[in-house]
Amino acid sequence: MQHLIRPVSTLNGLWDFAFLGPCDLAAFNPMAPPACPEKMPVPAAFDALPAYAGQRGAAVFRRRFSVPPGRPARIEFGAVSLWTRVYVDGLFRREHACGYAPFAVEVPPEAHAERELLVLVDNRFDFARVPMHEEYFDFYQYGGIIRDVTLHVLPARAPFVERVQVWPAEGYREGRVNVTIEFGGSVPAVVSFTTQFDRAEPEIHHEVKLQGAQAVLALTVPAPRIWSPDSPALHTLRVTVRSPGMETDLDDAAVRFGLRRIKAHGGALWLNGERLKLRGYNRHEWHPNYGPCTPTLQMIADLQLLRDLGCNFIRGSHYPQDQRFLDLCDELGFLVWEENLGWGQRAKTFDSEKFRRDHEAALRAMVRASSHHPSVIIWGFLNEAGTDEAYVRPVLEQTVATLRSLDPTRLVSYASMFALTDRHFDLVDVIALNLYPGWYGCEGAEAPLELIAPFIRKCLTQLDAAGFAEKPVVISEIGAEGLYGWHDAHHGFFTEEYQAEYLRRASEEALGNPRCSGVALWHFSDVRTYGGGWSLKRPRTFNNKGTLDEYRRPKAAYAAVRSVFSGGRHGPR
Ligand code: ADA
Repeated sequence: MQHLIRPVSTLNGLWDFAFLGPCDLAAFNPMAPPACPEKMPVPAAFDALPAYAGQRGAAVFRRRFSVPPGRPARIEFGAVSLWTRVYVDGLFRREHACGYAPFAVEVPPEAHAERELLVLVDNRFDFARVPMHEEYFDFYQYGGIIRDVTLHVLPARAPFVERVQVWPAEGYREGRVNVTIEFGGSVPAVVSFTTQFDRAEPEIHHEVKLQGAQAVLALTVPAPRIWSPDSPALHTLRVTVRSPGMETDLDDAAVRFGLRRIKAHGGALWLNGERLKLRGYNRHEWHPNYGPCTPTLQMIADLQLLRDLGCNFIRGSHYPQDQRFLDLCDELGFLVWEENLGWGQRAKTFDSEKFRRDHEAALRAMVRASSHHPSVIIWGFLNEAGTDEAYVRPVLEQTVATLRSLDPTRLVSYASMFALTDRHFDLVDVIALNLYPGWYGCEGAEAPLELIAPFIRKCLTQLDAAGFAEKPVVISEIGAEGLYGWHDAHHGFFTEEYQAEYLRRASEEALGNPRCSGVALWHFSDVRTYGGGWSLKRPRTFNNKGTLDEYRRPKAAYAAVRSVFSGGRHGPR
């Protein structure tokens, strides 16, 4: 959200820093914190820097900031990984244990302006303390304040705009939207405010009776324009809280949104009433030089490459996305599957009450942060959980119920690795399959590439036979490793040639099969993963299934996918 009246400033920049290593967190005293002899940029993953590469332990980030005396404030953290405790003026304010979900810290008013913020961060894996992060995940998890930090100065004794949500309604083509305005601070029973779409005249809402702390309105966007990948038109709604007599503006917030509708029925996906086929990639927010703190320029470069490949879709694997990236997707017209952090969890994780609580909190934070993005069409969760078993059902049910209650307009799904044996597809709007025929488990096959199309068809046929013909099916992952620069006349596993032919066949089948609503290939660019259990299947300790390598250099698969995704419109590259 953007603010004109509310003072908002960035706390990004150079902070004081100390790496404490494998210290005892219980012994940490915020009143006598360790010296911070170094400087560290925020956002940063400290272990993306050569000095701390591969190190695990606690670290302290510290800086001063100012708030006008007597005013409360709020500090919004885009993400702190893996685990954090935040202190203001030496006092504990908040603990957070999901390294990709946004959260906020309240700063109570003080008589003086100068304040101190201390962020204790820990990137050690510890199931009891941080059950959402585990070392077996197939992507490297870093430590640090990895996304933006923003300071909001709030009104002392007046309501402020906590959140504005705009939901395209039945008549969205004529600009009809349902708007929910949530107020924070001292919220009276009635609030006066204005709403203003784009450059239109503000509409006055005098002494509106609130439901809880919310005003719920049905409004019409003047001169409405529909958002679609071909024409990503955006609108803005600004809400300004007025004093009871309407003479003073107290606080404001503007939200950018798009008029569009996503539906799943008749075994297909529909965007704005037109049948939709997804052509896309899974993408990790990662670059070897920056870890998970990708510069905006790199995000734009990635989106340009995805556009050139002929994509209209990105699955944000496997965690809530950076808001800068979703803003770009809104502007450039990409469709996005955003998902909560999850990777291959089994019974041990589902048994953990702390996991269930943290997972639910991160889910809510994701929807809260992203529900205005027209690019986001699917909420995902729990990638490759043990969905061939019954024990996952309560958490799946709870997750779906939460998503539906928070957002009645988008589709929900989880990516399943059990296409033929999954037991919970009845819960989701879109069936999403992670398939690796011709890669995993094909040892000894004479012609592994020949396995791809028949296996996809078998999965689709079985789903129809199992009674899911009404639900759209997408292939949420499919891919093979190709080592950048590795060519061999035999075109064997790990060559660029094998990978290129693999992705060509997978894309052709996914786009050509009328029962399949699209594909997110695994994956856009190579990413760092772990040694340990994975290393023998992961040359370089990277997941090398990128169509581009980690520096975004295209492999042979690039031209192969591009030609399928663009229907042969592009010439060879
Ligand atoms: C899974 C997983 C991905 C990646 C992939 C692979 O489907 O969801 O994160 O690990 O397998 O490369 O094996």
